[in-house]
Amino acid sequence: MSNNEEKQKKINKLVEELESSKQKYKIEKKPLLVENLLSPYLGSDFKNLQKQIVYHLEHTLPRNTKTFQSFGTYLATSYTIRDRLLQLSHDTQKYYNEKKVKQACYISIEYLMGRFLRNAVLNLNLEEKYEQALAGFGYALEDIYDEEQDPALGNGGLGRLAACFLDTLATHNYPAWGYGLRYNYGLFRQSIGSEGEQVEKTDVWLQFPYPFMVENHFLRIPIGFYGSIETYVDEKTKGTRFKWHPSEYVIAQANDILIPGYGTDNTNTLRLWSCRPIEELDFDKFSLGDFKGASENRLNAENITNVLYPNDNEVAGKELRFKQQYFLVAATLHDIIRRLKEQKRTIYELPDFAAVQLNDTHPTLAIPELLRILLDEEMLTWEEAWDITQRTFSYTNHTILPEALERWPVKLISHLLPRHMQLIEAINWKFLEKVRKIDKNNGELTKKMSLIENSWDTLVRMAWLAIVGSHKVNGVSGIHTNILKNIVFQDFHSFYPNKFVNVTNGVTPRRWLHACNPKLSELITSTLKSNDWIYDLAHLSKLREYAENEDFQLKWAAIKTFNKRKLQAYVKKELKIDIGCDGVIYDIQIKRIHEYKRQLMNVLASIHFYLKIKKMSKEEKTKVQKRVSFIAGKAAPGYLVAKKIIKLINRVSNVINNDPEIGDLFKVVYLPNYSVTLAELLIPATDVSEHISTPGCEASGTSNMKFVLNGGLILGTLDGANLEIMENSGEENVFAFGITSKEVPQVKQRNIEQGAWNLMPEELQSILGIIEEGKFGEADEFRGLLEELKGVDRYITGHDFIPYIKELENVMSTYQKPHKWWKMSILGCAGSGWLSSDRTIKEYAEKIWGIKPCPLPKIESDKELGLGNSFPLKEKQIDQKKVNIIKKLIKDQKTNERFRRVYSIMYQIEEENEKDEKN
Ligand code: F58
Repeated sequence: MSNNEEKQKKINKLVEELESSKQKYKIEKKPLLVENLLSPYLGSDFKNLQKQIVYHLEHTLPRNTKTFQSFGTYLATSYTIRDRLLQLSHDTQKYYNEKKVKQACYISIEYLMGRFLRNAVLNLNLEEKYEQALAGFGYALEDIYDEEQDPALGNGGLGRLAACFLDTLATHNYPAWGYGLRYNYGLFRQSIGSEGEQVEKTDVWLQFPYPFMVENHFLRIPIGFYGSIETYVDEKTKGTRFKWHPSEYVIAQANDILIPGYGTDNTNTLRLWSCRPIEELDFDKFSLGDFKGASENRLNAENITNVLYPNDNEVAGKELRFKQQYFLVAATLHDIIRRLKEQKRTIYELPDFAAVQLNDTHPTLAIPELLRILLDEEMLTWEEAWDITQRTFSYTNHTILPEALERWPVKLISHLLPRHMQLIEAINWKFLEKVRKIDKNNGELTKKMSLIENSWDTLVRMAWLAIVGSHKVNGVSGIHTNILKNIVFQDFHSFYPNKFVNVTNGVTPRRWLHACNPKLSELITSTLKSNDWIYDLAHLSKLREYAENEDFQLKWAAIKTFNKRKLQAYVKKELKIDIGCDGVIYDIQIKRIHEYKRQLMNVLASIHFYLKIKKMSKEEKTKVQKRVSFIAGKAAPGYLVAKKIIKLINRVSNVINNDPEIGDLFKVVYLPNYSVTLAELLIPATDVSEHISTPGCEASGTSNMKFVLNGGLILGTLDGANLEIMENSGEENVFAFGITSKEVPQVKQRNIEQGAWNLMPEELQSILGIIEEGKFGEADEFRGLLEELKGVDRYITGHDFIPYIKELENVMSTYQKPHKWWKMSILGCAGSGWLSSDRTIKEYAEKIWGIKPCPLPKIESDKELGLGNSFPLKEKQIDQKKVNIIKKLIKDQKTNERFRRVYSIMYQIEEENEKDEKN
C-alpha cells in the first residue's frame, strides 16, 4: 500500500468515527415537560416584586441603576404586572377550553380604556405590596401611575361602555373576548389655539412601549379586498356555488391586552388587530430609486389602522372607514372560527361556542362575512348558514340620530367587497319576500324596510342589516329602547316582536369609584364594614340610613372638598387659572361636543349669569353663590358646528375669567384633551354635573351614572338614563327640568311653522344680540350657530332656556343649604347600586348571550391537599404525604397546568428527589 493509500485509509477511519459519533443527549419529545416547567405563579411579597421590577429594568428596557427614573420605573413595574397577567390568562384560556364553555365575543370599533396600571394593581389586590416595593426605590406608587399615558383606542360613550364591560366580564368570571383595532394614533390629541379653536394633533401614544399589550406575532391573518366572484357548479351537489377572489390582501396581526378581574384569577383577552402589508418593501422599486413607491404598499396597509374614525367628509375617508370595519370583522370571525375548530368542534356548533355582540353598526359587515364563510368555504346550504348567522349575532344600538345611523353606498361596497354586496342583496331579497306578504300599502312598507335605500344614492342601511341578521337587538336605556321599538325601528319591532330588548347601560364601580375616589371608597367600606359593594354595588343602599347623619355628612363633604382641591391645583398648574374651592360649586359638563348634547345652551347660560352679575350692586354681589362651570370634550374633526361651539366656549371663558367685575364669583373653564384620566380627576370633584340633551336624543349617557356614584348631583333633562337615575335615586334628588321626549316633535313643529326667533325668550334674544355685536370675537364668527338657533332650532334650545336657567338657580340656592345638599348627594349614591355594569352584563348574559360564569377553580378550596390559600408554596408546607397525593394526581392526569403551576415547587422538589434516588 502506498503512502497515500495508507493516509486515505486513516482518514476514512476518522470520518467513520465522526459519522458514528453519538448524539450526546437522546432527542425525544416529553409531552409534559414544557407544561411542568411553566414558571410557578410569581411571588407577591414586596421583596419578590422588587426583584421582578429590577429584572425588567435590566433585561427588558434596559436601563441601568443610574438611568432608573420614574418613567423607567413605571415601565418596569408594568412589565411585572404583564408577567402575572400572562400566566393567569394562559391558565384561564386553558380552563375555558377544557370546559368548552360558551363565550361572549364583543366586537367594537373602539375601546376607551383609560390607564391600565392602577386598575390592574387594584384588581389583583397588590396595591400595598407595590407601594412598599416602590418606596424602597424612592418612588410613590401614585406618582408612578401618573407616568402612564391613556391608550388612544376610543372616543366616547360606546367605547367606554365596552371598556367597563370588559372589567365586569373578567371580574364575574365570564368567558369573554373583546375584539377591536389597535390604532397607531387613535382619535387625536386636542389643544386649544390662541383664538379659542380646537387644534388637532396626532396622538403618538405608541412612541414608547405599551407594556400591557402583547404583540402576538404568531397570529397573522390575511384579509382580502376588491377582486371578482367566480361562479361554479359544485361536483357533489350539482348546485351553483360562488367563490370570491380578492385582488388585494393585507395582514391582520393580533395584539392582546390582558384584562384582569377584581378579586379573581380569571383574566380575559382584548384582541386588537393591527394592519401590516403582505410585502413590506418593493425591492425592485427600491433598487430603481423609487423609494416612495417602494413603501407605498406598507403605507396603504398601515393607514387602515392608523386612526379611529377617519374624517369621512371626503370619499377617500369614507372608503378608509369602510375598509377598517371589514378588516375588523374579517380578522375577528377568522379567529373565532379558528378557536372553535381548535376545540375539535364543527362549524354547526358556532352559536353554542360564541355569542357575538355587534357594538353599534360599525361591525355589521360581520353578518355577510360569516354568511360568506359558511356558504363559500364551509359549503353549507343557505338555510343552515342563515340560521347559524342569526343565532350567533346580536346588535346594540347606541344612537337614534338619523345622521348617525350608518348607510354605505352600494357602489362602494360592490367595489371593495363584491361578494358581500351580492350576499346583502340576497339577504334583502329573502327578507323582503316575507315583508311583502304583510305589506298592504302599495309597497310602502317594503320600501321602508328594505335594507337598500334609494335616495340621493343607493345605500345599504347598516342598522337594518344588523337587525335582520341578529337574534336580539337592544337599546341602552328604557326610554331609548322604547324609542327604538315605537319610532326608529317600529316596523321591525312589529315584524319581530321578540327581538327587541332593553339593557340599560352601567359603569364599573372598580374604576369609577374604588380607584378614582379612594377616600370615598374607604369611607363607604368602613361605614358598611365590608367592601362587598365593590363587586355587588347593591350594597350601597345601606348608605341610606346615614343620609342625614351629621357626622357622616361632614366626612362625605370633606372628601368632596379634598377632591376639589386636587382639581383646583390641576387647573392652576395646567391652565394658569385661579379658581376658588371652598363654598364654590363645581359644575361640570364632560362629553363629546355635539349639538344635541347642548353644550351651546350651557355656554349661553354662562353669558346670562355673567351679564346678571355685572349688573349687580356690591351688596348684591356678596350674596351670589360662587360657581365654576367646567366643560371638556372633543369635537369630531369634520364636525364644523361642534368646533364652533368649542370656540365660543373659550371666547366666553376668556372674557368672563378676565373681567375684574366678576372676580371669583363665576368662572368658565374649558379643559382641553378630555380623556378617561381627566374624567377620573373631574368626577370625584364634581358638585353638580350637566346632562342636558334634547329629550329623546341621548341614548343613555354613562357619565351621569359615574357622577351620582361619586356623590355628584345631576342637573338634567328627562332623557336617557337620567330617567332611571331619578327612579332609583329618587326624583327629589335630581335637578330635572324641561319637557318629555314625546313633547319635542310639537315644539320642533312650532319652531318650523312660526320661526324659532319669534318663540325665543327675550333673555336669549338679547344674549344672541350681544354675541352678534362682537363681544366674544368677530360678529361673523358665530353667525352659523346663531342662525340655526334663530331659524329652526332643531335642538329646542330656545324652548328650554328659561327652565334650564331656573333649575340652575335652584341648584345654587340648594347648595346654600348644606344639610339638604349632602342628603341628596348621599341618597343619590345609595340609590345607584343598579347602575353597575355588573348588573348590565348579567342581563346581557341571561337575556342575549346565554353564557355563564366559569371561575378558575380556587386553589384554597382544594380539599384533597388542604394547603390553604398561599402560593407560591413555602417549603415548610410540603410534606411527603402531600407530595405523594400530588404525584398521584399528576400521574392519573387529574390535574391541569394551573394546578401544576401552583404546585410546581413541590413537583420540582419531587423530581429532584427522584434524581437523587437514581444517583
Ligand atoms: C353613546 N354613543 C351614546 N357614539 O351617545 C350615549 O348616550 C350612550 O350612553 C353610549 O353610547 C353608550 O351606550 C357613542 O358614543 C359615538 O361615539 C359615535 C361613534 C361613531 C361616530 C359618531 C359618534
